[in-house]
Amino acid sequence: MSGLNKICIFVVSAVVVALIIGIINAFCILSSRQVIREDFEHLPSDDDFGEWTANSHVPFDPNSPGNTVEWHIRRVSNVSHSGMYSVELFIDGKQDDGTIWLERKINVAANAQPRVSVSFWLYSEQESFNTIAAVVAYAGTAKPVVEEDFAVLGAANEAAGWKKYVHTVTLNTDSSGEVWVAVGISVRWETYMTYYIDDVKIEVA
Ligand SMILES: [Ca+2]
Repeated sequence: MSGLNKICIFVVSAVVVALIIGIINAFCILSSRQVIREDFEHLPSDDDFGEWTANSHVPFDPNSPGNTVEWHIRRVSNVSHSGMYSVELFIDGKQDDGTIWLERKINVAANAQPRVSVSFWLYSEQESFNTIAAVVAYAGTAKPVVEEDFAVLGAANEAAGWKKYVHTVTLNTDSSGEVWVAVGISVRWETYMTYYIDDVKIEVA
């Protein structure tokens, strides 16, 4: 075989390999795109959020030694942005502290840089110039644990009624390909507070 033929075979082989790698990459990028929606209409029960779990980082309550401040997240049917249901987030904020949220894990491509966007609607009964609570969200490769893990998206009382909030980050996934997302509220004023969340949408691109 002449030197020229060897070079030709090498070049053609390199082009074929590059094409195959390109096709595999394109397929992986396409297959890593996903959209997950949660409208809270089809849960097993009002306290079972399916893939979602209620969690918190809350202070102890000096009025109830040994216990943390009262809080709950549960599905309710008195307010909804879609269908019949939303989730109610209640916390006793009198210690001027506490963050409560709904979290879930999603599986994405391993060792990749996905852009993760989480959007949701939050309902406040009234508008207030005081920041009573902050609307918070999280997207990361580990489960959120403390208030400081969360991004503040705005004040919960920016409007009376429903308002949409969005949080977008680009992540570096590890070999597990795990991503955690969470949405919730964080106390900013010493009072009891109740808000509602509906129509959570997670987009991975
Ligand atoms: Ca709903």
